[in-house]
Amino acid sequence: MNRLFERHKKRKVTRLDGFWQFKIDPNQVGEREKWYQNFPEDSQPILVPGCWNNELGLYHYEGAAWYQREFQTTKSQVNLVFYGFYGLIKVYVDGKEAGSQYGGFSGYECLITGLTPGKHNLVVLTDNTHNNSNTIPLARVDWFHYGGLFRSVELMEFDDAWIKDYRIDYQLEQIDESTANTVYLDISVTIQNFTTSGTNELKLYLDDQLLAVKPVNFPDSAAEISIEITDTAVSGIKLWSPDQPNLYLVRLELDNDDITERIGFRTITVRDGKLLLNNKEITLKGINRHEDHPDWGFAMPLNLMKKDLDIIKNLGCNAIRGSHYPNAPIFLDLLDQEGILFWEEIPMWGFPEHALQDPLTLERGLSMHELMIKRDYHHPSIIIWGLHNEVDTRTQAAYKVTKAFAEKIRSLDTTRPITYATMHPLEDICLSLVDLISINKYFGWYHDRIEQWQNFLHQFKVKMKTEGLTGKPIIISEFGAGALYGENTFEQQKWSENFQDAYLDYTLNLFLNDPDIIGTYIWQYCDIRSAKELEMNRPRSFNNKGIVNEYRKPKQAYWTVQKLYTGA
Ligand code: GCB
Repeated sequence: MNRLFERHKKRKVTRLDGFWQFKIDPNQVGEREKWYQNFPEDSQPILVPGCWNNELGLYHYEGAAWYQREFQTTKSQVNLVFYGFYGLIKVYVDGKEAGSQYGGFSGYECLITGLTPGKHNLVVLTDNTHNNSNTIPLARVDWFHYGGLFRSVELMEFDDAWIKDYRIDYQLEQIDESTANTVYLDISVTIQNFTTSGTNELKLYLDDQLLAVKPVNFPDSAAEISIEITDTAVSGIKLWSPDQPNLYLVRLELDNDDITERIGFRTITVRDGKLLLNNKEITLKGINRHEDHPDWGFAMPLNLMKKDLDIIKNLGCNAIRGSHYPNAPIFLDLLDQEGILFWEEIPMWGFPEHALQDPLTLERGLSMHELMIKRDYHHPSIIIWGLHNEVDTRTQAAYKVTKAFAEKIRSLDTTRPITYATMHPLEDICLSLVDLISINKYFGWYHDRIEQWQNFLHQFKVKMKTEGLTGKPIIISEFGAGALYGENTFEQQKWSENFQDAYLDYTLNLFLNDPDIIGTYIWQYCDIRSAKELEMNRPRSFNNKGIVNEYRKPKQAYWTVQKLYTGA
């Protein structure tokens, strides 16, 4: 399943999940030998969605790999949607390249036209090779480079025209959670028309109620048409909030095609050092979460996502940071339903100066932001866009990249605040570019003593005054300590559960009582596999700072955090 609601009543969609043929290509011979025309006979079956690293014998495989299967169509235009992969994807249909993309976590759509109805051969190359200069992420990160088609693949079929793209914006007449509101919808739609001329109608529904009908005139030749449906007033709307996550289905219908989006109406703003949701001050009680499990990697089943959310809600959290990449669309749907606030970011982690200077880094980063915002713009749970994580923001190179990212995001979305997580807060030269200041620090774990947190916060607030940053809310976006599940010591030794427990008790108490700090995100929810580049720094090759282990069993700190977050 990809979404938690019915996306199409009319459009024909087939899930291409299940067994595909698979072969790794460590020497990169596949393109030369044209595997896309003659798929190797010694290929093996593999399940999609899935990460190949969870297959026996492929744990550490990083590089190119090929997938193959057939699909059947009754129409001549299809859109192949790959919801998740890592790095590069190239798609071949009937022996010819149909398209490619660099990215992965925000998916890829590959449109193929002019097909003869019937059976077709589909071959996909994906490559998760990394370097330390311009791949996003770099090779050196603190999570596992799982490869493969790790989310579903869908086949969509069309007649002569389809709804290619849409964007739903709205204005609220008043912002009041306690009563029904009137909203004004502004919708823009891109329709792609392949062969016909003539006219048609675009219909707009909200929860099955027809709101507007707009004539569409197709020109004689194949073309893309933009349609605007503006200022449609709807009354009786209840706002979306963590306590009452009210959701509405917006449906667009064009002859034989249709698409449904699910939205919630709310505002999120920054004012005088505070974060306001529906004009009410909100404190983010958060946690960082990777999409990881030893048996599934990134290809987490829905049941596990639901369990994670239950555990996180039970902890007293109202916020999650999707460290460090766009999460599965279905997980975002769950967050919308459960009223959990989400920070989403691209996987740009730990870039040093030379990598920030690489022009490909900027190009890829901009495109990843665009893909992420396009895919996820309509989720009410997303309240923050994250630009990057722990890049060297003491440098001019970082300033240039951060400025370009901030401008790009603001050109696509003016409704959400932006931030990035800094690891050099005192020397950072980019903080003026964003709306929220987010700090990652590990005093008392990697360096210094835990008490250094107090000095640091004092120094940082002085810096804010001197540099004119006052008024930007502060978030502590990472803090934590490693604990090996089951390890307990009489003294508080590092790597023990009781050390982690005392660490989070001290730090959380400090932050929750500081009026300038509007949010905390504990590092981290569960223990995760780390990349092989870090295995000598990480016991078990895991990052063990989870407050539950990789199988979601609670460590001692879970209960302490629960007390502090729930105020019990
Ligand atoms: C960080 C990173 C995070 C790491 C964490 C750690 O600052 O943003 O991805 O896993 O520190 O445990 O060192």
